[in-house]
Amino acid sequence: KVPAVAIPLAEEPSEIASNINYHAQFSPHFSPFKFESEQAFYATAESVRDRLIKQWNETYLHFHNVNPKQTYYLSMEYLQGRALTNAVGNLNFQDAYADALNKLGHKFEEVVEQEKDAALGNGGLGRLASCFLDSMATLNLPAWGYGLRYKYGLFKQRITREGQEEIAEDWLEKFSPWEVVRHDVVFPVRFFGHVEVNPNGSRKWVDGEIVQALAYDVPIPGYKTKNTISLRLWEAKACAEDFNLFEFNDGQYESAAQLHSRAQQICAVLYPGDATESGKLLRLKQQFFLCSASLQDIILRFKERKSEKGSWKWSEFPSKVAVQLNDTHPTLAIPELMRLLMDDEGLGWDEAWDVTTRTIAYTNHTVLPEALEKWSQAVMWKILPRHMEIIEEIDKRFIAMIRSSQPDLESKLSSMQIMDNNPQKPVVRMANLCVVSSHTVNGVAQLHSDILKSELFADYVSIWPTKFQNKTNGITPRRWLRFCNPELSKIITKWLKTDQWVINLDLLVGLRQFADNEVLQTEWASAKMANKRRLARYVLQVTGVSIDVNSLFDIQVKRIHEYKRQLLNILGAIYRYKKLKEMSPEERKNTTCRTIMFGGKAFATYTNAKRIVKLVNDVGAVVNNDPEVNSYLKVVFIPNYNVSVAEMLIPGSELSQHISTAGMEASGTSNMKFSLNGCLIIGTLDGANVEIREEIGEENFFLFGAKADEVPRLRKERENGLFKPDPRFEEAKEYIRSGVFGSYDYKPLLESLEGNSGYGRGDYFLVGHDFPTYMDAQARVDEAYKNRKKWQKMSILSTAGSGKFSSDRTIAQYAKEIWNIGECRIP
Ligand code: 26R
Repeated sequence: KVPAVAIPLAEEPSEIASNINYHAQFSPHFSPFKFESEQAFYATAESVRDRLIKQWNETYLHFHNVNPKQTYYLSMEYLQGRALTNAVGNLNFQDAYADALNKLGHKFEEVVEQEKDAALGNGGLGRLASCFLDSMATLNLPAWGYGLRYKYGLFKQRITREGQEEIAEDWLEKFSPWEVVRHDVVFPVRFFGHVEVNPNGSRKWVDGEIVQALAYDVPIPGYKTKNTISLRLWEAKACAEDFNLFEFNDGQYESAAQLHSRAQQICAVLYPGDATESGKLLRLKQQFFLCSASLQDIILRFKERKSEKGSWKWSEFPSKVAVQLNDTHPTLAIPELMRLLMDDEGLGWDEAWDVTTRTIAYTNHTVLPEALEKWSQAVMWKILPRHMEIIEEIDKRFIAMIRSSQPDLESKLSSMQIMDNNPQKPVVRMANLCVVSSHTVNGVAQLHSDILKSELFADYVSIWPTKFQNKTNGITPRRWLRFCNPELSKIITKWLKTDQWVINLDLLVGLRQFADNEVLQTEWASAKMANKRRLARYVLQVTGVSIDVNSLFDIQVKRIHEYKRQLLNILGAIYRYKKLKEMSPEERKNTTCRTIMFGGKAFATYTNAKRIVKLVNDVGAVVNNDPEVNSYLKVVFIPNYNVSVAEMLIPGSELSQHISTAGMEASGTSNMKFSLNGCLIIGTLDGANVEIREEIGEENFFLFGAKADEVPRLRKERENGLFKPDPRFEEAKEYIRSGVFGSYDYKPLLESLEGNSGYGRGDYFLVGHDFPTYMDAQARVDEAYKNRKKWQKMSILSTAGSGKFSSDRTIAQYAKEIWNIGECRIP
């Protein structure tokens, strides 16, 4: 047990200032006598960390003593962003730290800018995991996150004449003040090797290579509660014995350190490209590394807590442990738990299967076929031979179960089974393994969950009708309103006469009654203006483009993907530009001035996505430098979109675009962030847009486009040459072809919108079909913006209707309906 030493923590600004000073001097990371913003950041973070560590240890001890059922969230991605503002805010020490830094000659807002984003994730799925941790801590739930400590997170994006360039992002370059290495928490993880059969028939995985998993913990403080939970990130290490001193002394330096460098590769980068065979192998190794280390840790903790209380049985494991798989990436937790239970703990198949299936639940985050993981059976046999035996056995038993209990499903078996034994390319279907082995499967928005039940997993529904659930995503109101938008927060608290909305977001409905109030509308507009000015300064700084704060700030920020249809947006912008050019100066004066902003990263090997980035930048270069119209329209690409850019951008935006082809965006979560910050949405009936529109009212949502159930028919019609393009659509494409935006070869991009040959994909994402209704919706936006009072009202109603989208609500539902865990608050 940890001896609880009572060390008093600084409370007053002057004490805090001397504590920061103390860290600057006695936890030095820089030369002495230098105390600029950067030094101030590290010293401040360390001072905050002292505070966190105290309640963090108390939380661990409390969970340990109470021994409640605990959830473990397994995710290959966490998009944490910065931690300082959030930590200080959750501790309710904003003013004290701001004062303390003032005394030291620094500004809090400048100091927080020194922190690098922790970007251990790609996009929505990773950011969701981080919002979930925040809610778990705030709701005082016994829950932890597990992930990997990638050395290089998501790449840094630079925009050049060529388009997007990727640069490694060394977030640990100096160090992270938030992580604590646990030198006593180390587990061996095996790869390769073979299966040994013992005389008694039991099996054991032996030989191969062993890598050590070392734990780094990051504290996750809850809001205004002492509960502080852990995000445990594993790092891969070789042991000293793996270093071949003999070879080294013989001058063979590289081969002497071979095992060390192989171990280091595992956590070197987030999702390395898997176009090559070795890239695939590495990603599979990463996934297994996370699963094996986490489960060994979970099992050890279960045993420790149980044995302190006397005798126990393995059948009690699922009443103490819930494991949630964040998409299929940690699927290997299933065969690994089976293996640990059978081969190490001596359970029989049936008992191990019962424990495993009562422990594990799976969340699906996408229906895109290319994102459904399928691993080559050959690769898996090589790296994880024992797990492949187990997966085969699960598959065999699943097939036998179907044949005996649901013979009518026989014809569906080949697509339902886990192993795809197609001799050309035998693979393991990870999603099928998850569905078969989890007690609960959930989608992330109502529409998405419905699609899972009616399409992707339809055949399983008749076997397990109650296995499938919906858990509509959410976002943390702390980071995404309270801390990123203090101006608006102050107004909300004033009108609601309470700040309880920060932990009970449903209270925002209380704003509805004031939506017509002119005083509120004026205050609301001035907060928006302050945020727009801040955003405009940022845009000028990073792009050199000066934008008009009185223009409509129209934003689309998200990963660049054809299904998200940034192409629809830019084609709309191009058409708008062309019309502006054709207008007389008098006519132009009647138009709504717009600043259309884009941001987002394209996956390094996704060529069409990179072409879209290039097109947006080329259009911007022409439009922004066209003196005839550039006071009416600007097109800006904001480079290197990430969590902290989002925190500045979202509060300053007025219209945001969530315009994916219906049925393709599982949920979307930035849509929730924008509407929470009073930004109106132009969007399709896709993902969580459907529910947002329901909550805020259809009159406050600019809807357009095909519905999900119409999409298959529209694609067919298109294929059969029955599609008649709108002339405006043809005009916009022709404008690009004519060379107005430069001579770059846009043919592949434009052809993706046409027929079915060459680059032609028959406009799979229905940009052409939705273009006219999109333009009509944009015209409604232009009109609405002319009536500022009405716009402010719609904006207030957006915020007022966003209560449902708190991740506190989402997590409370997971806790109750999937995990069966309850609050465990430190007294
Ligand atoms: C395996 C590999 C190809 C891979 C595929 C997909 C790696 C990562 C992904 C990320 C996907 C699963 C993702 O981020 N999905 C997003 O999840 C969000 C949170 O639920 C949703 O809001 C969003 O709609 C969805 O695209």
